[in-house]
Amino acid sequence: MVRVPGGTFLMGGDDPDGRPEDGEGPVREVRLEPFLIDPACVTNAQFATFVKETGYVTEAERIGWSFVFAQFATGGVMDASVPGAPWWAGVEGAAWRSPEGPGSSVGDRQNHPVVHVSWNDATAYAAWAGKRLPTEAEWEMAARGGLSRQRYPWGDELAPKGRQRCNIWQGRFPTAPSKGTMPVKSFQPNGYGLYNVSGNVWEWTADWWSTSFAGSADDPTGPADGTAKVIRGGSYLCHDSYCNRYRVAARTSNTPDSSTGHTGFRCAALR
Ligand SMILES: [Cu+2]
Repeated sequence: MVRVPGGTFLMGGDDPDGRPEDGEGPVREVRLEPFLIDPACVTNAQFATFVKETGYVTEAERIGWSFVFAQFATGGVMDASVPGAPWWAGVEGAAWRSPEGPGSSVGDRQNHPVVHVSWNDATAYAAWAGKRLPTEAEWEMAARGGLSRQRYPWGDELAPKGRQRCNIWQGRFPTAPSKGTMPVKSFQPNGYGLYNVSGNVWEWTADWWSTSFAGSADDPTGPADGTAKVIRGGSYLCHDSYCNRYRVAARTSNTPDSSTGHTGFRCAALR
């Protein structure tokens, strides 16, 4: 794990590209104690060790299906759609070991992030590993890598000197072919040594979702309860034309029992 020194940082953003309903702003000063965080998301290989040792069964496996980017589905497509996001398909048999549905496997993706894990699954893994999920504030401070008020974890430019820095959608969405996830240590890490905080997969945080920030500015832990958990970082499906949430201030949420083919997690520790 890498150590993030703590101290104060400016959390949130006021980017005009942000959507008001996402609650990225206002920019506010937040103070954190030092903490440890995984440099990369939990991989399929790591999750397999957890499952082997504990016999854990994920929520997608228990429910029998999960959401897959429709272009990837290998079969088992159900009559379940996401309003406004027709590129998602509910797929029977989709789960962490079979991310595209029946017959798919992670055999050649051992170092890719585990996906189709719910917040509850991620929390169970973290407890097994003697860790926990990062708070949203920890996630953002770590993701910023020591930079202040920059648009991305590496600075303000999406592709400095024309070089791609993160795994987001390339080409026209959603028709261009996508490669999906990449290894968890793709691209250069940020200033704190974290890989792929922007793009690749969304990452679960510990906090309940809210768009107002009334609580303490010291080690904030979000609202006491809620219905959805904050996810951060964006994914391989993000594209400026419809979802620019690979910006480091960007945020959205999902319910704690939901799983998709573009959401994973990394762990934190200490306080
Ligand atoms: Cu996005």
